[in-house]
Amino acid sequence: MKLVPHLLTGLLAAMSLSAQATDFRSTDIHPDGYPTVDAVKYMGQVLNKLSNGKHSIKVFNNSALGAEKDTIEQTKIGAIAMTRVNIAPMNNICPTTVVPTMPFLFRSKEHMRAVLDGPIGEEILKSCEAQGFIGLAYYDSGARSMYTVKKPIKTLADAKGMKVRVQQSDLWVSLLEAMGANATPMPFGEVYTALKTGLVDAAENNYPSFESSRHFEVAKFYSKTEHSMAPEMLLFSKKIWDGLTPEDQKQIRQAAKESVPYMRKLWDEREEKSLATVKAAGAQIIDVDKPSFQAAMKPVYDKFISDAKLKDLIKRIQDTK
Ligand code: GTR
Repeated sequence: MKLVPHLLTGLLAAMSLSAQATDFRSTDIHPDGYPTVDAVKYMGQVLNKLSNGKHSIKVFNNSALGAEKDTIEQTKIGAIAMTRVNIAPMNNICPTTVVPTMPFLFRSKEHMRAVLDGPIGEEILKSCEAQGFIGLAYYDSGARSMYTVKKPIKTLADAKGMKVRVQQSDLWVSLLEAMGANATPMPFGEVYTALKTGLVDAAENNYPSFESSRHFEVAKFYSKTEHSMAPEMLLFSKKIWDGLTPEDQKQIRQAAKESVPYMRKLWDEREEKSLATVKAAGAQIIDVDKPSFQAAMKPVYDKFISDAKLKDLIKRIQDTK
């Protein structure tokens, strides 16, 4: 008779344990081996250790669960736990995310890292909570530059009238319009074909994405405009988050933070490797008249950095050493 309550307690404990143990689903549009994908896998290993095997992360990469706009939506409704996306598709959803996306804002990789690791970065992550996202961390995404199929861009005048693929963000449309180009928003997965079939004349991205997507095969002129250092974001579903224990939440935050230096190491290596790969395949890396591009960005700042809060964030970023 005494055994029964014991058995019951044990059974109940086991049930509740297994009910809470989770393999969190996370998404990425990039393939295996890309620094963002490998960093989230690493985060999963750290989380597994911190939680004594209770939690882990399963990464669905290569756009298996859709484009970034879709996975952001799935994260919001709690269909998936986490998504790794660029900050750009969050621009229309969470207004302060336009700030780190702004053209020619960061002076260097070190400046960007200092800002995002500090209170400004934290404030922007936190601001997305109201829209249903727990911002866990930023990952590097280097500097984005223009690449073209037919003729190289060397000055601002060369971009005039070009059809350029951009990310799905109003800010990005304005940014390219300010260069005199015609912006065509579309998901990343469609860009290779769009370049190949002439639907667009150009796109823009960092070296690792230019290389891993094989865009360099169709667009051989890579012009170093370095117009934005829009970072990557790790977003957790607030809907799922609110059902976790404070201990779980703490472990997830810690695992995400620990994956950042790991990611940066992979990123720095990959930037160099990608540059070497595209050059060896015949891509031309072209220097541009950067000041002419910078000077053209005033209307973008006037339009998107309109209120006092955003102006203050920009100023604090500029003042960050
Ligand atoms: C990449 C970024 C992706 C995606 C892509 C794009 O650099 O890692 O998350 O934003 O650019 O241009 O769509």
